Amino acid sequence: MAQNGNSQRGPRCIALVGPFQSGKTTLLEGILARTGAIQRQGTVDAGTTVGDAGKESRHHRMSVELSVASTDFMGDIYTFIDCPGSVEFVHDMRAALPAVDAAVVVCEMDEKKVPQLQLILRELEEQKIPRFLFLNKIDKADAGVHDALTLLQPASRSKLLLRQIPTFSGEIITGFVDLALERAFVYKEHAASEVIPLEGDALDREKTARFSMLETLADHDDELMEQLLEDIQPPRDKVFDDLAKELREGLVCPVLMGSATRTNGVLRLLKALRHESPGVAEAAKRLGVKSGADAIVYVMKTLHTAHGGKMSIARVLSGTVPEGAQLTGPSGNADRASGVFKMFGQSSEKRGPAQAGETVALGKLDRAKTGDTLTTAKQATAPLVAVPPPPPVLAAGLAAKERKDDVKLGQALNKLVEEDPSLVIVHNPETHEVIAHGQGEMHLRVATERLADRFGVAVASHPPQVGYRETIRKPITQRGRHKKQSGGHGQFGDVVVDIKPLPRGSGFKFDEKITGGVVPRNYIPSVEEGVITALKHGPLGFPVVDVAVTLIDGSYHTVDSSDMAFQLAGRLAINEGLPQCSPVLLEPIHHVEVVCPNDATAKINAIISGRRGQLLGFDTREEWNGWDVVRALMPESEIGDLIIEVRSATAGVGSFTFKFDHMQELTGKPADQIVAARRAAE
Ligand SMILES: Nc1nc2c(ncn2[C@@H]2O[C@H](COP(=O)(O)OP(=O)(O)OP(=O)(O)O)[C@@H](O)[C@H]2O)c(=O)[nH]1
Ligand SMILES: [Mg+2]
Repeated sequence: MAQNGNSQRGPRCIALVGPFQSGKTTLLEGILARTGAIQRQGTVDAGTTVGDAGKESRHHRMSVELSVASTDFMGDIYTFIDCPGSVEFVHDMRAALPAVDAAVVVCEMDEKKVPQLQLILRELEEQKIPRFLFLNKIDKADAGVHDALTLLQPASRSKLLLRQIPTFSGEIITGFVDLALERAFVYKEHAASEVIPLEGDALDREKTARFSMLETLADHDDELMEQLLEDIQPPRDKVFDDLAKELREGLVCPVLMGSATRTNGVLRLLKALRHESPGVAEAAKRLGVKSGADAIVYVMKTLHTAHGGKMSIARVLSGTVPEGAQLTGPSGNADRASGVFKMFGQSSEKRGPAQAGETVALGKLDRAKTGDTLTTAKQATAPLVAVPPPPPVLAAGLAAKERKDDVKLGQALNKLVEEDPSLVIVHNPETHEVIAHGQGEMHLRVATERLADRFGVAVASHPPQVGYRETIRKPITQRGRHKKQSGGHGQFGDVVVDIKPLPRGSGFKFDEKITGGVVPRNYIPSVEEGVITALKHGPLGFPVVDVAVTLIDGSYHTVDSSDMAFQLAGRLAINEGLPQCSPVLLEPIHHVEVVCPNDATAKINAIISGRRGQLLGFDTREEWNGWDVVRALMPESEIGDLIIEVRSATAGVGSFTFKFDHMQELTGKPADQIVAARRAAE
């Protein structure tokens, strides 16, 4: 793998990932400028970047979805996937990663962002994606940058390997030494760095740093180890080969540095990608793609664009996708692609067939979903990977501002979910609410903005209703008598029921002990129906549970009795009886598991206790060094916005899952407030 710089190595697909706001989109901009794909480098702050060209990203000055841009570097097509850094949009990154060749993890010298970095590196480690670290914002760094590895190493399971060291003029970083090339460079703003002689203090520091880089490589190369022990300088090509091999095998994570805003270090990064990152053959091997005559394609992301309709961003892992290809999805159905497009941020441009290794957008594949494996073969191919979305942590009720948009809202939500499976839409049949479950405040806010911007549906959101119930504490025997004499035909139904509390979780039971036909058999189901209807809305305003109702007596009229009359009698008995049974409110309690770095465990415990939670204990999180799992029982009403506090206590990385556990009585002032609010709402 010579460093001659002209080797044709085929198309690449590289993910730009990293903690929130570390400079990924700016780096993409720098790459596009440096490779001549754009004339002028835009900025995130001015809203002029290719990566954040979407309306919502521009508005919030952060990436809220992945974006894709292809460019040409030294005769090869490079497609970059600029992933959002916010944990709320992490699924875009996770679903795209399986098909990339390598990832550039853009990070900063910021202690507070180390936990986020750990989370991202872990994802890459688990998916076995070769990765570089790009230490960005070096224009702001100081001499402390020497400690970068000490600060960042705990976030990585594989050894960080410093590939470059900074050079200074006074306190300011003015350039770097590439330890593999053994060359010194001085940064030029928005231009390629210039080679300068490596001498003096820089040469001394280079020697030490290079030796420690070689030592790290030698951990996995005995021959190199011997050379180092015998003080033999290893040939440069051997060092590059080792770098490439150990990167590919995930043994090391090389660290490069630069400044995305000034386009410093960007060319070196591109060259490192060119020479060291593997190509599509390696990605295909990692995913177990069996190459044959047919093309195999992985869908990294689904988009519904305003102009082009549905687009499936896909990497061709083997074979060729011709224009108008018939692509068979997992269900065995084939859809015809309306075209093969080159993506460049928000714009797409029709192009010719796509070869193995290329990352393109395929138009109008109606059934294709993010994460699908598609093939040009007649028969479906087994999915290469499954990337389930993270469980939702925050919910909001959504309603169209105008009634006439109700149907449109439903259709638009389907499209949003297709784009982003980490958004889950549930219809609550009891409250008739449409509930969006998502990954956080910003995630849900962006969803409502998209509904308005892209689909023209204005929506209002509200906190979803808590699933309160009520029950009774005392039994009663109650008569319900419905009698109406108006003109000709009258109405008559008369029942006596026993109403009794049942143990928690029993639900509802109906029985009858009618003898002598005082209530004719055929009317008994109507009585039950009336009872069920009445129980949907108890005296406190909520559905009634854990009660047994037994029909014990009644009377009828040969002419005036009817199903309807007995239904009404059943309802009356319940409506009149329940208020005398000491009704009590029940609130849902969930079993909650919070995961967090262990320096935040005490804070998490305090948050849970402060939200009426009952701590059940905590453990170390399995296979997560330095993390804990805290278990607790918590009322549903307190889980609503729990994620906001959990994230702020954990530098954004803590999360939780929850599962319904039981219903629990709620009395006193909190209960009175809930009942009063319910009455007011009605
Ligand atoms: N000083 C300095 N600032 C930078 C550099 N790179 C990015 N920034 C600034 O950092 C902020 C975030 O940059 P982005 O490019 O949006 O970062 P990002 O990683 O794409 O952010 P998300 O996608 O939202 O996670 C912006 O204000 C940039 O101008 C850099 O090299 N030096
Ligand atoms: Mg970004």
